[in-house]
Amino acid sequence: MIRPVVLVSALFACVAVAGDKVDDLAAASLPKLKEWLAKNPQGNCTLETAVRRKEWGDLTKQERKDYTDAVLCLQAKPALTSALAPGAKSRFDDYVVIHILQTGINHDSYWNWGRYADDPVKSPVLNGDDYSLSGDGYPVPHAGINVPGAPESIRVIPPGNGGGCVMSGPFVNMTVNLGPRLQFSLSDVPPNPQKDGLGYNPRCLRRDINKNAAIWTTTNRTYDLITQNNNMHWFQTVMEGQFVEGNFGVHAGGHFTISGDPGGDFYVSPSDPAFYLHHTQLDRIWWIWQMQDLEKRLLDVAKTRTMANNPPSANGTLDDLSNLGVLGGDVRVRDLMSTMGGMGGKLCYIYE
Ligand SMILES: *[C@@H]1O[C@H](CO)[C@@H](O)[C@H](O)[C@H]1NC(C)=O
Ligand SMILES: *[C@@H]1O[C@H](CO)[C@@H](O)[C@H](O)[C@H]1NC(C)=O
Ligand SMILES: *[C@@H]1O[C@H](CO)[C@@H](O)[C@H](O)[C@H]1NC(C)=O
Ligand SMILES: *[C@@H]1O[C@H](CO)[C@@H](O)[C@H](O)[C@H]1NC(C)=O
Ligand SMILES: [Cu+2]
Repeated sequence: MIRPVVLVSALFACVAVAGDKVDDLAAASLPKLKEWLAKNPQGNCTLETAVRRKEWGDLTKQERKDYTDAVLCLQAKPALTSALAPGAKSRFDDYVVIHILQTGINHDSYWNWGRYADDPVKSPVLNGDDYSLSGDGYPVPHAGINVPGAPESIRVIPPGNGGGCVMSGPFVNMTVNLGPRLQFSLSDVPPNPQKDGLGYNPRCLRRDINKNAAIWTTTNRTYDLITQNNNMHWFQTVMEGQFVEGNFGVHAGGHFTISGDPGGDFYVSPSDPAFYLHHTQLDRIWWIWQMQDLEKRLLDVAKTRTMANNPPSANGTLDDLSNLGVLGGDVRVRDLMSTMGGMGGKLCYIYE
């Protein structure tokens, strides 16, 4: 993935011509990042050595297949977290367990929602071909998504055309082992033997790819999110969604676009391989936002340690520890802020 500088600059030029206006923001910030790096060198991590994370549709078919093969490989390896979660049967499930217990993680390709928001089921990410992450589920009549606390007139997002097991693609035979725990979109998912969702509950991967939800992830909304919120508190608030005020946000919007089981489950959604591409795009949007004003934003954290401050907790700080369990142990939040040299140099990547 390490590329010579000449090729890198040529690619920046291409992105600026071919991309949407959020891609343009990303490309335009790279000179600012270069300047910042000149003043704040990050050891061996430079623009030239950094891994470039690409949009799914910009990968070659072989690269897409390599990615899904790697996910299938994780699904074939034994779990390390079975003692914590009897339902964890594979290395892939370890990620789900850590999420249920704690937090999300990132992989190295992303899904630019805005490119496909008109009709996500036709996107290379979710069209169901051999080079996608599998597509929609069999049609199964079901109700829409009931968004908690949202104003009456928009509370229910009408369902898409799926709802059953995915019909094709690399994950057609995948078994979901963990969950459910808190399911927003389907009412007929068999319950987990444990209340915390960590018990063993094998079933197929279901989706309801939903363009009525994808309206929350258009390029315009993403652009406004990045350009109209100048501190972390507001950036995070608008990104996560303010359901009560009728903003579902790009975060929930992307989850609702995948929907189904476990995609429609707040805790267990990482058991759908598409989750990682969604969250990597969130990481990208945060990265683009940071680069608009690196001095102020690189280390800007906000909000409380617990979600929605429930139970009540102190404000998060850069010195808090994030527990990544078997995936990486305790990591200081400060070490997760920069994609350039974070975690003692282990994080070194940029986005297109
Ligand atoms: C799914 O399982 C069927 C039946 O065993 C098999 O023919 C097919 O190749 C499998 N597909 C994938 C993508 O693994
Ligand atoms: C996005 O915003 C631009 C500029 O404000 C506007 O011209 C365009 O119509 C918007 N696109 C959509 C799909 O709403
Ligand atoms: C937490 O942050 C908020 C918003 O910045 C601030 O109003 C509040 O006083 C802080 N709470 C504590 C306990 O520091
Ligand atoms: C930089 O050094 C760190 C620490 O030795 C290493 O983990 C990382 O892989 C190196 N990164 C690059 C881009 O060479
Ligand atoms: Cu999420």
